[in-house]
Formats: sequence, structure tokens, C-alpha cells
Amino acid sequence: MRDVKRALVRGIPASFERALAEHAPAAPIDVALAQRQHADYAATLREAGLELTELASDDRYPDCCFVEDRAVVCGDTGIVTWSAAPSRQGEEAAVERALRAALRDVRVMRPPACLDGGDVLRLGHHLFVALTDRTNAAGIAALRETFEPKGYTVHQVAAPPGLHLKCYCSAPRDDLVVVADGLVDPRPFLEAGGVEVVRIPREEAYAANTVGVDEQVLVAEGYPVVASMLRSLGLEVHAVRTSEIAKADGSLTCLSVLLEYSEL
Ligand code: CIR
Repeated sequence: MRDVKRALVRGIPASFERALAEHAPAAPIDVALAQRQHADYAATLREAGLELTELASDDRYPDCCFVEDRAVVCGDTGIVTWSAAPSRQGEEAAVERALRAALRDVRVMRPPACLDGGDVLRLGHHLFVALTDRTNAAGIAALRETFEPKGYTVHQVAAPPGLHLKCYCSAPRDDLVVVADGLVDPRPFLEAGGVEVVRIPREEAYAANTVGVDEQVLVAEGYPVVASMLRSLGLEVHAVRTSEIAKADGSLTCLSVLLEYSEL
């Protein structure tokens, strides 16, 4: 048995211009550019040392590339989640198949429970989850039922200012949380113990959403203060272009599910 570090990703569909967005973007989504940005993201994960499982995109689901929302995985256990957004219901089937091929224990959330993985921040054996328009109390209960018997603690935190909890915070390592100053209260994370909080300036809030792979971190391109703060912590920074992803309210964590487990 060996530890496998793998990421599940799913390509950008041709229908991506119809992806959900809280505000219509000033310029329409350039789908071909979004696909190139996604390919660069996947290549960066590979460069950082991850193996990838790449699911085919599905034009019936304009948001299917935001695969993070459809599963929460800890160790050899995963829960496939149900979306509160009708246009995203159905994305979960392909994610469930991929998880069943990879994990020992796969649960499936059923409506009325709903949850987006973007609302769950993991720090080691602590899972922080927010109640949002996409995550309800039954979804949080399903998260608890799945992971608490496996030694994880689920903490409910305050509702975030954006669509998801991780719009303005992320945990690139188990001992490090990046939060946008004034937008996310870091106290619950600190209470978990053994955690350092990096407060980034509000002007660069979008870049609080990072993906960490060991001592490397993916950061949205164009946020120099965040990049330099993370470099000064000794992390190797990879800047990733996200202009088209951002038009659909997406950022970096949304585009993958990270898997770390022992092979079956
Ligand atoms: C949505 O509204 O569901 C997508 N357009 C964006 C999802 C972003 N996901 C994430 O931050 N985890």
C-alpha cells in the first residue's frame, strides 16, 4: 500500500457560457480560453506531483467543471453531494463512479439534503462547514454522519459573504489557513489548534482561494501581494490564470477534488 496523491478534475463543457453566475460578467465567457485555462490548471497540478483522474465534461451541465462541489473526500471515505442548484443536479453521477473506483467507502447524499464542497474547508481532522444557499442543515448532518465515525470533527462556521465558504479562504496545508482580512473570521480555525492564519489584504480577496500540494501552492494569477506572502512562508507559488473561470464565480479549489489515500 502506498499513499496516492491524486486529483479529480473535469473539463470545461462547451455550454460553459451558460454557467451560473451571481452577476453577469462585463464580457461574455470565452469558452475556448476557459478550456485553455483549465488545461493549464490540470498541468500545474501534475507538475506539482499529483496524478490526475480526468472526467469528461458533459454539455448538459454547464458548471460540471466545478467538481469540488460534488464531493467531500477524507482519506478512504467520500460523500457525493446533492446540489441545491437545479442546473447542477445530475453532475454527481460521473463523480460517484470515479469515487467508487478509488475509495473504500462512498456515501451518496440524497435530497432534501444539499451541500457544495466549496462550503467545506478541511484542516487535518477538522472539517469546517458553512450554511449557505447551497448547503443546508441536512447536508451538514450528512457530512457529520459520514466523517465523524471516522475520527473527523465537523464544525459549523458563520455564513460567508460570497457564494461559498472557500470564496475568501482556503487551507493550502493542514496547518495553514489563508483568509481575506475582514471577510472571514479566522477564530474557529485557530481554535482547532496548530494552525497559522495568513490574512491577505481585502483588495486581493479573490486570491484567498488557493490549492496546496505539499509545499507548493496554486494561486490565481494577478495577485502579487498574496503570492509574495505565501512565498515568504517558504511555499513554491504557481500562478494560474483564472479570468474565465472567475466569470462563472469559480476559483481554484472548485476545479478539483484532492484525494490522498492508500490504494485498494
Ligand atoms: C456555481 O454557481 O455553482 C458555479 N458557477 C460556481 C461554483 C464555484 N464552486 C466553488 O467555489 N466551489
